[in-house]
Amino acid sequence: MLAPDNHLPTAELQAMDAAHHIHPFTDRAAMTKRGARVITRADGIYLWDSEGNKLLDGMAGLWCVGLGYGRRELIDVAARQMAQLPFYNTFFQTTHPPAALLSAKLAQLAPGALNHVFFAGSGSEANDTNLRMVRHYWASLGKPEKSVIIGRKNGYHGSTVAAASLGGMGPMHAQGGLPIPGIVHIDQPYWYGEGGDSSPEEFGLARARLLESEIERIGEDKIAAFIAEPVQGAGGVIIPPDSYWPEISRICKEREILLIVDEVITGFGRTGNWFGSDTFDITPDIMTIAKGMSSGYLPIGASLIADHVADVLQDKGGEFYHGYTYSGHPTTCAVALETLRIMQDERVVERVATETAPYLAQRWATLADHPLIGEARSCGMMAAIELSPEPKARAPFAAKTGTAGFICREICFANGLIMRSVGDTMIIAPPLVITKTEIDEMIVLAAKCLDQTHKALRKDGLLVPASEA
Ligand code: PXG
Repeated sequence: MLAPDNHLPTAELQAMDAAHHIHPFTDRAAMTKRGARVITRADGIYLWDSEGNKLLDGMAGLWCVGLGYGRRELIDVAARQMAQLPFYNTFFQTTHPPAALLSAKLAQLAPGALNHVFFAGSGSEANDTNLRMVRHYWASLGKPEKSVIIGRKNGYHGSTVAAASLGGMGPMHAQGGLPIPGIVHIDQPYWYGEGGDSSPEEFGLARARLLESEIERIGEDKIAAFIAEPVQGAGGVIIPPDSYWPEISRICKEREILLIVDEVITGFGRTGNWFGSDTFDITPDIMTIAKGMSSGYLPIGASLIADHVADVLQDKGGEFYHGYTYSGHPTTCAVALETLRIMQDERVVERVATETAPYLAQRWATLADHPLIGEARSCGMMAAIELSPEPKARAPFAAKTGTAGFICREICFANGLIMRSVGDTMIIAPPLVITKTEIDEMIVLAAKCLDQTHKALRKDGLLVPASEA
C-alpha cells in the first residue's frame, strides 16, 4: 500500500511545497525556481524519487540510517509499541519499559563510566541539555563561575541557540546574533586545509595545544567544559591527525574541565567501533548521541553522563529544571532498542570494522589518483575527497568556495549518487550495512562523476587555483 498522497504528480507536490514549506539549510528562492526533489520511497541503501529515478544513498539519510531502509523489525516494533503505549512522559518520577530498558542498554554499550542517560528528541536538544547540565554541575559544586565552554571553529553541534553557539559555523553565527555569551572557539585540526608545511603530527599537536593556551588565557576557574566531535562530520569529515586526541585527553585530564564528546555522527558504528571514543581512545565525561541510535527511523537524541558527574548532580544538584515533552518517548525508545538489538545480533559494527570499512578505505583511496583530487581520506564508514585545481599543492579554487563542490554534487545526483558537498570537499557516509558489491558500485559512480565534474570545471574555466586569481 502506498503512503498517503504518494500518487500525486511531482509538479503538484513541488508547488504545494514551494508555497508552504520552509526547508532547513535551504535557499528558498533557489529551490522554488527549480522545484524540490521529491523522494517517495526507499529500500536497503537506495532511494527513489517521484520521477522513478533510483539513487544510491551515500549519506545514509543524513548520517543516520545505519541499518538501511525497509527494516521490517523496526516498523513492527513501532506499531506494537504504539498500540501498547504510544506516549507517556518521563517527568515527575515516572518511567515506562522502553525508556528503562534503553537506558540500561546504552549504559552497557557506552565506554567507561557513561552509565546515565538524559533523553532528548535530537542531537541539538541533547547539546542544549549538556550546556545547562555542565553549568549546573559546577554551580552544584559551589563554582558557578566555571561556566565558559570551549568549542571549535567549523565544529557542528546542532541548530538550536545553544547548539549552534557551541558549534563554530560562521554563517550560522551570522544569523540571529550567535554565539550566546560564554562560548569561545579554537581552531580545528584540519590538516589538509590549514596544515601548511607542517606534518600532520606536528599540526595535530599544535591544534590540540590551542586548548591549553585558551584555558591559560581565560583561566581554568572560569571554564566548564570543552566540546568536540571525534571526527568532524558536517564540517567535512575532518579526521584529526593521530597526535590530536591523545594531547586533548592529556590536557583535559590535567585541568579541571569536563570533556563533552559529540558522537551524534560518530556513534553507533560509524567509525568502525561502537563509538568514536573507542576508536580514538577518548574518555568523555558527557557524550552526545542521536541519529544512528534509532537508525533514523524515529527522532531521538540523548546525553550520556559519567558516574562522577551524575553522582554530583544526584547528591548536590537537587531538581534539574530541564526536560522535553518527548524525552524518553516510548515509541522512539522501542525503535532505538530494536536498532541496537539488530546491530548486536547481526554484528553490524564488527562487520564494518573487519570487512566493509577496510574495503571502503582501499577502494576510496584509489580516488586520490584522480586529477581533480587533492586528498582521499576515510574513517570507518565516513569518507571525504578534496576537490582541487592543483591537487599536489592542495590548492583551493580561485572561484568562491563551494562552487566546484556544488557542481560535483549536482552531477552526482544526475548520475544516481547522493554524495554531499561541504565547500569543495565531497563526503559520503553510507548505511553501515552497505555490501562490498555496493561499495564497488558507489566508487565506480563517484569516479564517473569526478570525470564529469573535471570536464565541467574545465569548460567553465574554473580549474584555476586561488593563487592565480
Ligand atoms: N552534533 C553533531 C556532531 C551533528 O552532526 C547535531 C549535533 C545535531 O543533531 P540534530 O539531531 O539536532 O540535527 C548534529 C547533526 C550535514 C548535517 O549537513 C549534519 C547534521 C544535521 C544536519 C545536516 O552534514 N548533524
